[in-house]
Amino acid sequence: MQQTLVIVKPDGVQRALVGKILARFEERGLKITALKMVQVSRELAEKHYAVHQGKFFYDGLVSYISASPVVAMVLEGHEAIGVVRAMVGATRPWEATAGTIRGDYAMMGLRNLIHASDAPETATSEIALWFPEGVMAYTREIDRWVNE
Ligand code: FUP
Repeated sequence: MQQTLVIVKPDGVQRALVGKILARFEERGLKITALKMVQVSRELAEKHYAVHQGKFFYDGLVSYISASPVVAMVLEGHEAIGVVRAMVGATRPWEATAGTIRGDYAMMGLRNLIHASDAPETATSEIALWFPEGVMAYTREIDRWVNE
């Protein structure tokens, strides 16, 4: 099982897309092991986007994610990192395939609604950064068949 960090960014919260986005992940079968609304501090934003430090779009990214609340979650499932990335779609919304979250709900600019971890190492560090309090371990009835 893999865990991945997902953030519904300010544009997703402001456009009232949190429920629709969450529903897609739940309906796919991903398990929510942590979920919270966060007013992102500049410090958290800078740590989250540290990999982009120095790039021309870094300041804009940090300002935007900390401008208004986001919804952060940890999703768990078989190959969850790749499954979630595929559901999220391409970084540039106008290039995102229809049927992906970005491809269905975004079109212009780089307000692309959602962040999802891109690899196991980033998932581990991002989960630790956003959920230092830890995540829940629980069993769902629908997961039992996996181990049968
Ligand atoms: P993604 O993993 O698809 O969210 O994309 P990246 O990690 O490559 O980029 C993170 C964020 O940087 C994107 F959400 C948008 C922003 N970005 C820009 O603003 N300009 C760029 O040229 C590239 C990325």
